Amino acid sequence: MALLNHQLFAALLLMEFVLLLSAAESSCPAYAGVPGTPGHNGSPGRDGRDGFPGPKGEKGDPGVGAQGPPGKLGPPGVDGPKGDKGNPGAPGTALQSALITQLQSDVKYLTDRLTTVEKVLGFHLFKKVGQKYYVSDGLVGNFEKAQKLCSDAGAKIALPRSEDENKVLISMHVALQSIYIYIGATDKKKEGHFVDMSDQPLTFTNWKEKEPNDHNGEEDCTVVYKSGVWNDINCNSEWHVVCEL
Ligand code: MFB
Ligand code: CA
Ligand code: CA
Repeated sequence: MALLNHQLFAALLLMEFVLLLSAAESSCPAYAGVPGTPGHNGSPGRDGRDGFPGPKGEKGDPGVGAQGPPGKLGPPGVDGPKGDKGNPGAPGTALQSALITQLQSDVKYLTDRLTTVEKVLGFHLFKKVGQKYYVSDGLVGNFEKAQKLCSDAGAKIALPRSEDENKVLISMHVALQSIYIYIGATDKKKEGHFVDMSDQPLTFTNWKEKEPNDHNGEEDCTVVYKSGVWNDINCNSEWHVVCEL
């Protein structure tokens, strides 16, 4: 029983001490206790921000043996002197020569056609018939002016050489709203003998009945009427101009 009393007394004392301690915390300055033993190192902190760039370092020594990258391409050099003529090539076979000749002919044909097409595109109105183009800007003039308009464009004044070409020329009347169109046939040099602009006899004609009649003795040029028939007229009269390429 005495032991129990002692234990009870010790517990009361401890409680009293605790109470006194908490009260003391609130009313009088606490005195630092004896420092405890240092704790373990904490986990490493986050990386810090990059520092300011340091001062420029001193110039390094020239590299030894290390070749730098190739430099930029320099300006083109001046053309050298023309070389000596090469030796003639070995003779081609007959087939190769024939192929080369054919190719040269094809190139010339295509070049000529391209030149023609480029001239055709210089006019407002054009119609193709066979390998021929009839072209016009709808201008009107006497025969001399008609001839100059066409030759200045690298063309010739129109002249139908067949029924088909004559029909296509007639269709130009519709677009031109014309009555007569000059064609390249005249008997200026020999009355009654109509020739083309190269003084060659006509291989195709479509004269209207009782034409050519050299009316009043002053008709040496030719026009095609909108119906397609031809008539000789005075070269100073003014009619629509159509050229051919
Ligand atoms: C004639 C014709 C001539 C002129 C004249 C007005 O025909 O041949 O060229 O057009 O008419 C009748
Ligand atoms: Ca005549
Ligand atoms: Ca006439």
